[in-house]
Amino acid sequence: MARVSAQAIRNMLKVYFIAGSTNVTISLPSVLQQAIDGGITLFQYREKGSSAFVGIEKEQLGLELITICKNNGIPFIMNDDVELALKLDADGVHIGQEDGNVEEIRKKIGDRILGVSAHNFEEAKAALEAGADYLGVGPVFPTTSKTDTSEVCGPQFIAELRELGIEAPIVAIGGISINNASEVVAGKADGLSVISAISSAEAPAIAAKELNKAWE
Ligand code: 3NM
Repeated sequence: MARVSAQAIRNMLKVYFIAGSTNVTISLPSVLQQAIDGGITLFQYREKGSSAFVGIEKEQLGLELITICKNNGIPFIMNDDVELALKLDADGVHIGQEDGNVEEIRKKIGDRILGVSAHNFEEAKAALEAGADYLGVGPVFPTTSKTDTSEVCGPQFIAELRELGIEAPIVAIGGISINNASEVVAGKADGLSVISAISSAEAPAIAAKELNKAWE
């Protein structure tokens, strides 16, 4: 296997759905299937919060979710948990700035996709030099799904990173909804990632479809 090309990753980032058991009120596998039916291009399993699954429950849900992704040809990225990513044979891993050393994780996961959250030029440059395939940049808008975020940077911040020479695939995150997705699409991001816009939608398939349409 070789590293996944930047162009293939750009295509995967377009409508990037993130969720864990605490983000949904009905079963997550059902929400994921609906989101896939609506046209998401990638799924990240992110199990966070005080009532989040750990241990065998997390592993079993992860297995159910990756199976749905594999059956539908959708890449599955595991948030933070490198061991579980390897055990489930995930397509990749996404980590934040405090979640470990990028170089070490690259060594552990081989050619699997590696995403790193970055909030400024220095973090972006360092992550790419250490082996990241793509960057998650945000919050581009205010969000209630994550409490320990950096300051809101606005969608234009991605254009600023481009001007500073960051050419790698970038997915925007934070507070993105059907109402503001066009602002992200008009900028220099390759994709938009959402939790609540899909996980809290009455009809996840329609939400995913609308987000996808923003790219047309
Ligand atoms: N990371 P929603 S914001 C997981 O800024 C996450 O790095 C962020 O959820 C960052 O789409 C965020 O519901 C939450 O706003 C995104």
